[in-house]
Amino acid sequence: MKNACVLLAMLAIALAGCSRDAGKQVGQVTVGFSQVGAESEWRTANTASVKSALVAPGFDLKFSDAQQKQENQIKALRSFIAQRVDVIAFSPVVESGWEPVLREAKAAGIPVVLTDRAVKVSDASLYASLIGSDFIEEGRKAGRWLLQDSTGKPGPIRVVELQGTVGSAPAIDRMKGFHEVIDTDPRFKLVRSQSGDFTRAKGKEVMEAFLKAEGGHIDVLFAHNDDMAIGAIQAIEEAGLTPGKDIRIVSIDGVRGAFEAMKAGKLNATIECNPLFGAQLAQLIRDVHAGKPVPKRIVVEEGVFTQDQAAAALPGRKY
Ligand code: GZL
Repeated sequence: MKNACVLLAMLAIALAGCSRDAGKQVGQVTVGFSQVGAESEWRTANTASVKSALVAPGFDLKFSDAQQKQENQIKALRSFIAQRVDVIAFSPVVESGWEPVLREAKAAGIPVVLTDRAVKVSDASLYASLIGSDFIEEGRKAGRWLLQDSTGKPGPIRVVELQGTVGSAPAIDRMKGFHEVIDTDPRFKLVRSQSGDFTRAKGKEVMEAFLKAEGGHIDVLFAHNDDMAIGAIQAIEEAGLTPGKDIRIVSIDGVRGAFEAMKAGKLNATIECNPLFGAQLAQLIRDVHAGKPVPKRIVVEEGVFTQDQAAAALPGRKY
């Protein structure tokens, strides 16, 4: 009698498990994706690329927009764990504070793929792979452009910097790469550096404060993304100065708005940061789900674009 009850209980648990996966087709991979937000043209293009790859046969995508808040991402990851998704993928808004929820995912046997941004964890087994750009190299490219564009110019060359989201991998690493290059040349003086949180509105607001504090004594703006540079361009024009001439501007992403600004002579260079890795991400998720060995780091290839290339490149830009 007792064995029969045990068997019945086991059968009930098995059926309950099936019913939770009832909507799932055979072979379909259920993916929980937590996106940073919708803060920039880059992010919008990245979301479109991810959705075009994962809202497709073979995947059941559960997508969450965290509105640039870490607590929203942690809530989303916990919800994905509770729903027993097959794979979790996310772009961490900041580098730190992920160990507890990543340990919960590991304990639940759910592999995690990082997209776009990195995390700082003591145990690298907490995620399977990171697919995204080399932000330090992007910062170096911006610094190398500025060095080259400053050939023959006397010092001091007074630089202001619009940083990305505080604590985020792109902000930390782009700053590191840029200064690795320009700090070798004594002509460059960093006079102001503050976060504009990767948005146009905040970029404009902080640039207004820089202009008020430094008056006309700013020669160069380095913005960690194009959206903040575009906001700063508005502030520079409203201050009666000419962006791209009175203040040379180099930024990062390579979004359409940056090519339009370069074509108008208001932005001098943009360092490409390619958001269109949805198809690569989909294959990575398939491989992780199948238990295949995957690279710990997949770097997305990208270039550098200057004003003279903008008009010709603009029609072919995909984001
Ligand atoms: C970079 C990405 C950054 C972009 C910004 O891969 O994380 O976040 O540079 C975006 O435009 O907000």
